[in-house]
Amino acid sequence: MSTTVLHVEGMTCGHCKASVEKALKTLDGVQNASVNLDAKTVSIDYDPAVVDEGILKKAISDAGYEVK
Ligand SMILES: [Cu+2]
Repeated sequence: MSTTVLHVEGMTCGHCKASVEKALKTLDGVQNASVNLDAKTVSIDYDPAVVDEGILKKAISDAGYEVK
């Protein structure tokens, strides 16, 4: 299992937090996703044999947020 922390722009409230976490957790290979609104980051625990950072980033941008 790997952990990555991505910087995400545009998350402002609990709804944004839930949207980003849900978009990530529904992906195969993602164990957990946790947004820190103050830091504008999301910490993702994932299986690199199943999913990679490109897919994680795409899921976030598809949910309407910008990955830096
Ligand atoms: Cu919001």
